[in-house]
Amino acid sequence: MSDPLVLVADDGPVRTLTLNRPAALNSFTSAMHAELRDALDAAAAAHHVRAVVITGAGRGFCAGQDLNDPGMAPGADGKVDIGAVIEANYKPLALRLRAMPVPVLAAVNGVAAGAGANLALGCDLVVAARSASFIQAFAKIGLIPDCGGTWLLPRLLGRARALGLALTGDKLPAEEAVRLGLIWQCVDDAELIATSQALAQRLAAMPVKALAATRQALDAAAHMTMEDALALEARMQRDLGNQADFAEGVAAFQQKRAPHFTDR
Ligand code: T3D
Repeated sequence: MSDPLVLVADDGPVRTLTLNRPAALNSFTSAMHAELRDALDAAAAAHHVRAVVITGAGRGFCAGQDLNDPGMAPGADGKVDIGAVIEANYKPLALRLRAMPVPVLAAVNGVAAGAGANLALGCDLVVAARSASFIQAFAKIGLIPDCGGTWLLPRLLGRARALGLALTGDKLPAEEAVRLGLIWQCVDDAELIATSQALAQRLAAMPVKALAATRQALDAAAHMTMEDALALEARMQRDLGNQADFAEGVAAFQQKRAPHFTDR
């Protein structure tokens, strides 16, 4: 039997998904897409999982689309339907990340290029090793940023820097990515696993239903007037205020004890 293309490991409430094609810098084949989709769906469905970490095996995080994948070969008409690949693989991946019921953290252990960079940026928090880098490699092969890159980059960086990275395809070192506000944190390589796992455990102990709703509210508000955003806040707080976690959070505060959150 061949090795899994996505390794799955639980540490209590934290599930770690490791992209596992190290010889090709964990670049995406259709088969790895399918395994990652299944792994995300399984994590979303498993009630004990309260945070997910995505990382890469070996020296890379993910080099985007595997440019040698047979799925990239031209059809009988001599053309490659990349739009079909996006519809079948990258769009569902980006949307799944946005819809996860628990926080998702990218632990970027090495180069994240093309769709691999945007896979990381589509996660809720990105912690990168100091030797890691982010490359919008698309322009170099005649494509535009995908896997949500056109949506994410200007929101994270502003138009000027988003276009700068996308047009040049320049490598952005992890430290610079923090300085620009593209990612949350950069740590020494030896600290990446401990730091990202500790952060994931910390999130897992929080009211994760509210954390997922926070992501949803921030994304939705980006398209709204302030009045509409205020109305959305009221609707979502009404719902969250009726959840067990809110009662538990307030009770724990009043009783001066640590809360135990269970909603999901
Ligand atoms: O269907 C569609 O195309 C639509 C979807 C598009 C989404 C995309 O992601 S498009 C962008 C695709 N990705 C790239 O263009 C990045 C290509 N890779 C690189 O530019 C470089 O490998 C890196 C800058 C990421 C890293 O450079 P370096 O020098 O650290 O490593 P390397 O020697 O280039 O790569 C190591 C091995 O991984 C090498 O294999 P080998 O020679 O040892 O057998 C290399 O061929 C392989 N590899 C790296 N990236 C890919 C790859 N193999 C297949 N596809 C890759 N994307």
